[in-house]
Amino acid sequence: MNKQTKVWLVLSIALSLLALGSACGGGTSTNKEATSTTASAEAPYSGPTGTVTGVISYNGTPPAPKKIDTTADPVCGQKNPNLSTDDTIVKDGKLANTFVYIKDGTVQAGKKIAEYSWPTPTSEVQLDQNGCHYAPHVLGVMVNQKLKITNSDATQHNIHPTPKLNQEWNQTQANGAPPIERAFNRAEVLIPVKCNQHPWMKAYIGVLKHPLFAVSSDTGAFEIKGVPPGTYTVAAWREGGATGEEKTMQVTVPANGSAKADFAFGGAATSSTKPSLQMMPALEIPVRH
Ligand SMILES: [Cu+2]
Repeated sequence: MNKQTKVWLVLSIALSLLALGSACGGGTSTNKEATSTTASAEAPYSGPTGTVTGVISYNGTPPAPKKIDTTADPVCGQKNPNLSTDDTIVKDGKLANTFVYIKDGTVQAGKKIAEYSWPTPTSEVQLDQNGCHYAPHVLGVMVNQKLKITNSDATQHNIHPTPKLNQEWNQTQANGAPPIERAFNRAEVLIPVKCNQHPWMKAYIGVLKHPLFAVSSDTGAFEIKGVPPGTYTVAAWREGGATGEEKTMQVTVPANGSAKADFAFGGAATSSTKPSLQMMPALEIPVRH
């Protein structure tokens, strides 16, 4: 058998197997189950890892924080008299609370990052309500990882995540009530959280199948650790509008090394108030340093 014949033989066998597979697959729901079974059977990544680091900048003048009227609940005003909006925290041109994560990509070994499985951490992630304010404001958890919600206030809160892919719930947590423990069973970036008692309270939870995410600090800096060497789309998400604003960038992470992913927000929003609409596409291009 010559080389060409061999190739054709392998191809036709592969094609018949594919046809057989789809014939047995049946309806859409069955296919979904098959996919998830395959995914969970994947082995975890083992080998050297690298990091993705960067700084999130904010171009232009950020909106000034607004003082929140807490007269509806005097307890909030007593504990936190200077409570103000926290949707855009900018210090020296650097933006906090940006959720940065590996969105897609291929590990050096050739497999997609989504084809690896990652163990659910046994540690829990805490979301505290303190001074009628969520802390942290933006956080990440892995699928099925425990989220521990605590109430440090002398008043009642009602935690109400409004996901699109996970199940929506809301639960009252009275003053002194024990922590609420919950988990999200589907990846979703990001889930808005509100409080039914205090309309100004907002938090955002990123849920991912892998631990390759980070939130920018007050200096705008972030670091994603434990990234298998490979080429990835890194996404930076920040709140705003109906679904937030996301920017992406391609990076290559070396084994035992670091890739840089600096992002910039702001700027474009300010310029959109200018009359020249033709300027907008150019201004939309992410700034790279
Ligand atoms: Cu509340």
